[in-house]
Amino acid sequence: MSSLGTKTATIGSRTAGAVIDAATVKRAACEFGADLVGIASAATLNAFPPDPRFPQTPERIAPRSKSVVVIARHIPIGAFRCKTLAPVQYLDVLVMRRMDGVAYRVAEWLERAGFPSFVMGAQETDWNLKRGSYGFLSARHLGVEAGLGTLGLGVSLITPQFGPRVYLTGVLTELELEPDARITEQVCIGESCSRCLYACPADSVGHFKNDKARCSNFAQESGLSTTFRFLDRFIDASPAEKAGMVRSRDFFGCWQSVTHVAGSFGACPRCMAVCPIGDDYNAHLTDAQREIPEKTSEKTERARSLKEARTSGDPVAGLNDWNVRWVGPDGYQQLLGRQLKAFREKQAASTARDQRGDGGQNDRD
Ligand code: B12
Ligand code: SF4
Ligand code: SF4
Repeated sequence: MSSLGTKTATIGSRTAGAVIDAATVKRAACEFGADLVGIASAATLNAFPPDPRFPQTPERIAPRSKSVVVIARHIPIGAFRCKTLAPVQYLDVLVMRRMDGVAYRVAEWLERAGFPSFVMGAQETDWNLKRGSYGFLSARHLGVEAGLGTLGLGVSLITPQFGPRVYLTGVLTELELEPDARITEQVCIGESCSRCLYACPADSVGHFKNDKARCSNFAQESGLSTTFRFLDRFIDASPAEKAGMVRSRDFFGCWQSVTHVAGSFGACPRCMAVCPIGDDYNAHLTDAQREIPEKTSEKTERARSLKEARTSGDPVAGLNDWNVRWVGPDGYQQLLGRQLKAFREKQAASTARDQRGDGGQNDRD
């Protein structure tokens, strides 16, 4: 059993002699099951809210927080290789639960070492801020500030390791930890790729922005608005119509979302599935996702005009002086090319090892 799992501490008093620095916290988070972990400073998050008019900042929740430990779980790739969306819709729920469990263990461990800590609900909404779903903190921006990736064309967090195929959350703690440096190069390839724009069934991917209302029709197929719309229609329906409605797909969707959350979020995986960043894509998605059936000439034209706007330096709201911080101020620097080269070298080395049949014992570092 792990030494972290068995360590005991008295609540309220700091563990004598224990040094809990950023490296220790990250090691613990990985042992508990994080696939990626980074640290953001609460002061920096307070100074740089995603939208300053509606600040999603730690100080609004817990002013004594010093650091946010940002934890990501990779979404296993198998479901992105399927022909239907159902497997990935269910998987999303499972990954979120697992991720929350990891974050809970990190918070508990920190607190037992004497530092008040708690997990920020990954899907919570602060009704005092904007209308509709709006997190107390923006997890994607936490990810950028903790050095885990940068925002992509449709503003998902794109990580070098897994592209956008991660869910993430944060643990707020009163322990001061060395924050990670932000990635300043753009991880997303940008306009010349536009694969997420081509694949999006809602046409909601913009120029480093996303049309939330359009997206939510697909990503929250059986979410709160769909449920309300169904209930509104049901109330006004005749008895005969009601009998048909309770046997409809819409009703079943609402039932599924209430009983096991499936379809109420994460119902559309298309922008995640087609993003070519990450070795998970190189290893398992190149064949399954090469073709994008949703691509149309109209979308190709839109991508071309985004590229033109970028190269000619037209003002782009998603890349203005405030927002560019999270997209990558140094611009795209061929990360995919570097990744592919390293991936192919690794593959070639592994094939050579298999052919020699020595399991790598003759390799030298
Ligand atoms: C509400 C919500 C949605 C809504 C709205 C999404 C959105 N763009 O905000 C809908 C239903 C559309 C949605 C869809 C999806 N979501 Co969602 N969603 C959330 C949730 C719960 C809150 C997001 C939030 O608070 N947004 C508010 C802010 C950041 O958005 P905003 O106001 O548009 O921000 C912009 C403005 O502030 C603007 N701005 C900045 N400064 C200024 C200044 C001025 C003056 C102005 C005008 C504007 C401006 O720039 C910001 C960035 O674009 C988060 C969890 C969380 N707590 O973060 C998950 C989350 C973002 N979703 C996630 C995912 C995966 C998805 C989907 C892929 C569906 C799926 N398969 O799960 C799609 C992707 C859509 C997309 N590309 O955005 C993941 C992201 C993972 C990742 N790798 O990025 C999260 C983090 C959930 C999680 N815990 O992991 N989601
Ligand atoms: S989740 Fe679906 S609808 Fe929303 S941006 Fe991604 S591809 Fe488009
Ligand atoms: S699919 Fe291409 S444009 Fe979209 S986020 Fe990924 S790298 Fe960026």
